[in-house]
Amino acid sequence: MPAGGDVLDLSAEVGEALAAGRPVVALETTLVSHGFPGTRGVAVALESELRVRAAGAVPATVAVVDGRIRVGLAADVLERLAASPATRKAGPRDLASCVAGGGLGSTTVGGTLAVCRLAGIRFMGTGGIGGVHRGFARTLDISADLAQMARTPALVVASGPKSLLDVQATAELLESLGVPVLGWRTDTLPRFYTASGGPAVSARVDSAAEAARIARLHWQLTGGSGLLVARPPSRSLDVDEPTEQALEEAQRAGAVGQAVTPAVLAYLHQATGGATLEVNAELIADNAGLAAELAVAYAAVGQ
Ligand code: PSU
Ligand code: MN
Repeated sequence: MPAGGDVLDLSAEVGEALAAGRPVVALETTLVSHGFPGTRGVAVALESELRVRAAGAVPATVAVVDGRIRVGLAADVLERLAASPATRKAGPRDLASCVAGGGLGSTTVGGTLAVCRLAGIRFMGTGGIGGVHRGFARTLDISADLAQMARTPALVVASGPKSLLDVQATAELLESLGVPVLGWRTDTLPRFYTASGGPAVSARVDSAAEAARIARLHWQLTGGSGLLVARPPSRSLDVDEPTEQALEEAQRAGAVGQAVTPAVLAYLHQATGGATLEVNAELIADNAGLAAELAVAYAAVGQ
């Protein structure tokens, strides 16, 4: 049985690129269904795909569709993911039941990475990774994104952990898991909407060639774990105060588990009059473009 059993469908374009060793960048879909209101997430996903192509790589957007894991999606599938209230947020633990159930699942960073491992995709772009939530000592709410990064040999480009998290604790856990945090032209870990104020990164990289070389060495030296390349948002927003309010509001509304992140993002989008929404959309596309640049630099050097 091949990796992925008989439920993994690569689009022809993605399959051919992978077979030929050409650069491929995986993109998640939770941001399509749960990260933005209405169909804005579809536009963000399509823009991300354009940016990946502009940099010379093939976009591989991932979702669970009608009982299959699909890698490389058509626009109408993105629209279905955004439109259906039944679309499940699919982390690593949810993939199997989502496939078995036959419905729609939008993959988180962790869910997408699990699929990267099956398909042999080495690069992925997203907005912000999940991480250690504030108050984790009581709730033990720690995103499965981190554990999946620890067991997937793929490089993730993101603007750090989402600002609603405990960023310092997230950096500590990434260190424990052996996941390098490479600052893209920065010495500190960006905090999603906010470029500054985060802890030190484990190393800084200033060029795509340097990042690609470190990724290759990391995989040769340590085997199967991932790397985070943390790229500060081009437009930085200070949202520390509304984030506190958003977290209080989410708690008051009884949001727990998978519901916390979407609830907080939605509150912030409202509370900032759409400012976080614009920055969020921008940084997701920018990170996709950078992931593609790194994938291209990696492929240029060959095996
Ligand atoms: N980045 C965004 N918007 C999002 C997410 C990331 O800009 O909605 C999603 C990602 O899919 C990430 C998930 O994996 O939120 C984390 O959710 P949780 O904290 O429940 O693991
Ligand atoms: Mn969680």
